[in-house]
Amino acid sequence: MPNDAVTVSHRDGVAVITMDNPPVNGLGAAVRNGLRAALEEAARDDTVRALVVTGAGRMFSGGADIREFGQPPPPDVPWLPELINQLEASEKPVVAAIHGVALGGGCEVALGCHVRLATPDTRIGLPEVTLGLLPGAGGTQRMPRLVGVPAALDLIVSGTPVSAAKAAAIGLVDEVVEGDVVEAAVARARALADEGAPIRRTSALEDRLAEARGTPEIFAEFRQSMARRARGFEAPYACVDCVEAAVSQPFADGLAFERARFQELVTSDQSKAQRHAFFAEREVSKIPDVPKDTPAATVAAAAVVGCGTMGGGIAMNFVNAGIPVTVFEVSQAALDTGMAVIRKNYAATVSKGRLTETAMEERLARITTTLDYGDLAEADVVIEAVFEDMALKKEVFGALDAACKPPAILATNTSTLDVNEIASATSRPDKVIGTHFFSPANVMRLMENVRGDRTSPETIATIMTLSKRLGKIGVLVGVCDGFVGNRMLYAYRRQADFLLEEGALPHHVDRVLYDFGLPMGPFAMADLAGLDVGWRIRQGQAATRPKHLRYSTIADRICEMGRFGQKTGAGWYRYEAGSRTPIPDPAIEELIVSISREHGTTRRKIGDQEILERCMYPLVNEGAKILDEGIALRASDIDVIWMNGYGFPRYRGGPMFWADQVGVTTIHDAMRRLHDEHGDWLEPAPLLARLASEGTAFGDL
Ligand code: 3H9
Repeated sequence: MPNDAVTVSHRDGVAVITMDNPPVNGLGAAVRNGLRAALEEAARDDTVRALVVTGAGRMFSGGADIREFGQPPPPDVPWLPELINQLEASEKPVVAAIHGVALGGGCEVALGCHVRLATPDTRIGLPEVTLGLLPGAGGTQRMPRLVGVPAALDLIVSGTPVSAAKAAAIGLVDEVVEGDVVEAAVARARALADEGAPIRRTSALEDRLAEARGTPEIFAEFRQSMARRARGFEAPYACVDCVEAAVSQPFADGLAFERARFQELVTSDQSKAQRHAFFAEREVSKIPDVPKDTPAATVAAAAVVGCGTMGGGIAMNFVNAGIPVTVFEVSQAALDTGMAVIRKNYAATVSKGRLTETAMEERLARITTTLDYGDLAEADVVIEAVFEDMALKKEVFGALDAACKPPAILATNTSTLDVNEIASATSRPDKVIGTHFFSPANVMRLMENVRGDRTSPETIATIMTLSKRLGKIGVLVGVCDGFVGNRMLYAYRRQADFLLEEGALPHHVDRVLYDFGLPMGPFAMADLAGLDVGWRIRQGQAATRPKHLRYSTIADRICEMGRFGQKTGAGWYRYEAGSRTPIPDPAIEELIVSISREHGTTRRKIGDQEILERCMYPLVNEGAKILDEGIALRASDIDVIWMNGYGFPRYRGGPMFWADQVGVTTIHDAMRRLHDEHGDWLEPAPLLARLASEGTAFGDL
């Protein structure tokens, strides 16, 4: 037996080599050593006529051990690419028996085998690009040889795994087998040995490359087509370069090219950030006082109160996950409008070919509508998504408390209001929790799950499990104004407005933040979201607003002009009819200049770097306060919120990870300077000051 991580059994002349490295059969040092020993032994052993490679437990392999990247390579352990070359070079036929997933290096191991069999539930692919990497163990060279260049580019650059059926259709697996895949692979391996037919090595296949050689423009076109999706990312472009090298260079040279590009990426800041994102998204499910064995209730039926934009999107999430949902509204007209929007959303997906008509009808059939709270009695979870008004929410929760069965969880989709106060309207505060979805709720992956003072561990466990089931990333946060995401957003927005008063213009600020990697800057974003909601909230806060804190009136003045953003054709920008392209508007520039004049401010030239620091450092500073107050459990949770809810560029790893890269001391010093210059909102957070004085970072907490 080679070692604990790789076992070998013999079945009538076939050596079955099994990777056994829970939880995902990652191809760490022990597995690589074990595989090398197993291959050498099988080559030497005359009783072995063929080989099968497979994985123990739930899957074939989840790929290279990501935790090894950035560490010095262990001595005397083969590199994965060498090992796969050795596997492919075997004189005895090798069959891969794939089940569960074969991802990244796991898929590359399969590509090195001579035949690939997979169970129907297998997902197979090369997700390295999502880690800021490229398939670095021959994947960029073997995949196009096997499936052709267009399919290989899709797989490698999207990083999205495909089903066994799709893999078979494109030639990535040779056969999908029902039943015991290892048995089938053993039989196939034995048959290949019996036939003595020539071995089909992927690296030697040429036909599919020849097709691409006739259409060299395919690469330029592909780069162009991915430009929007890949904006700011390095890895997708490196992936395309490598596939191009597969076409233009001999296999060995292509492999060397791939290796060099992989080395560049694995040491890049982008990949470090994207690997951080990978682990951060898994860390969120670990909650110290809600251990993994906390019982979570079964959610067999759900309800949503309110069928506006958010309520409708939330209802879609449930039925997409196969959970029937009852939607409550106060009038038939509201229900009809809401259901029409849901139908329209599904129809758009159908027209893009991403959903069948039948599946759409099935999903719609799982939605029941009602005007009667009594019809929510059987729901296991109810999500309230009514207008952001405390009195209204309390009224709804009182009604839900009376109508719903005692074990039902009552959740609120509030984005700012106090979950404890909402819970006080019920007799079951332990079963009240916030579930803050992001718009559009059927698309955005983030759920900020807000625990109140009395929310029970079981309620938290149920909602965190439910988030996963809905295909979301649930991050647990505590109660405060705006929770984690919006509270930090206010800090950033505020400075963006002050920058305008001091000398900048909206399109300048937006351009700097877009270039930083955000999907859009704060002003374009405000126009998209609509300016009127914030205006109404600010009017409500006028009486309690602390007088010593600076307040920018520009947004209010724009609203007074009847400009509410894209929906009125004008806001911070103006819009041509039917277009969403923001056009800088001289009327707004005039307004901004006049407001500076009213304040007696001499407008000055403001540079890109100042804009970036003025917006981003206060955002990080607010994140530090949130951490200190225990509103977020970890700095990395804040990163997950910003990457999944606000489009913070994944290649920067989220604001707190980015802050560590910039340097906590640099940010602290800048905040002190900004506080001296501009006062009020810019006082450095105590945690930031502490980390700076200790010379530590958010990542060390
Ligand atoms: C690569 O292969 C490079 C090569 O091309 C070239 C090399 C030269 N490594 O997600 P889960 C941990 S790059 C280390 O909750 P699931 C994970 O952190 C790799 N650790 O399970 C978690 O730990 P913990 C390309 C890993 O069942 C635990 O395993 N491959 C790795 O929901 C369970 O994970 C990928 O990008 C890893 N590769 O999903 C695939 N994978 O319990 C990445 C997982 O301490 N992995 N862990 O929190 C996945 O997509 C999913 O984990 C998988 C299982 C679908 C496999």
